[in-house]
Amino acid sequence: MRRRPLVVANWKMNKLPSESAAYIDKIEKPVDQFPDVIPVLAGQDVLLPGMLHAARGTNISIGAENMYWKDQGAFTGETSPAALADLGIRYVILGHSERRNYFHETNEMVNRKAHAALQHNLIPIVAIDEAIIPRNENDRSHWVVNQVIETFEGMSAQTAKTMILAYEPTDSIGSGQAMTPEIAQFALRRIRLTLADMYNWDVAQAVRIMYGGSVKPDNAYELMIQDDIDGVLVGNAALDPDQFIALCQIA
Ligand code: G2H
Repeated sequence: MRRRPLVVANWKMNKLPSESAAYIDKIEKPVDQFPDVIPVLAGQDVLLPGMLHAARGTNISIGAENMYWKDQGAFTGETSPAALADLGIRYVILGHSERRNYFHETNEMVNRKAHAALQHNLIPIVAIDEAIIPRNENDRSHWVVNQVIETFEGMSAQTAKTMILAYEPTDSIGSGQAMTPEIAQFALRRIRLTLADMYNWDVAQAVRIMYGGSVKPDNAYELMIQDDIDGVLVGNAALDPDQFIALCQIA
């Protein structure tokens, strides 16, 4: 089944406000040639107003890289989902492995954030990573399946269909070495089968699942032709607007 593919740039803690408008200016016309692809740029909070301004009137969507689950209150330094929605943000990456590893985010926190995002019509892109040191294939599988189950805790089938997942094997993140397309497909299939077990096949077919981890134009085609890979979440390569355009073309 063909789901509309996404190309999501995760700029992480890169780019300056003064650089983001030039990037958007460079990609807006070229990505227009690929109306079947959903191009999303995710940046640090401080970049978001400028990114939204630069992307106005284009088909580029803007995403945040994180948020808190409360709408307001005494939570110094956190970002409210209500504020992101009010700004006009459409997507939010949740539970990226860097959030899990450096800032100790748990599946339960990611689940709370996903519920909060959905309440504000923000589309969550939940990153599913892998155990840092899985002892064997069963451990690895259990780790991923458990993350999927705990991510969707308390979500109806209808709501679940709007979720987007991004499978990112820890070893491939920022290493320059993407997982092989066959193994990535196997992992994504396992995630889809988990959704079928939790809900039904209709939900499993509707949820878009991306692959992330050292994606670049050189390896993207082989990844994106896999049955269960509905797009790519891209860090390093997407810092370069030309590579982002190339990835949209491939998708
Ligand atoms: C994985 C990915 C984007 P990179 O974190 O989420 O980054 O493409 O640099 O591996």
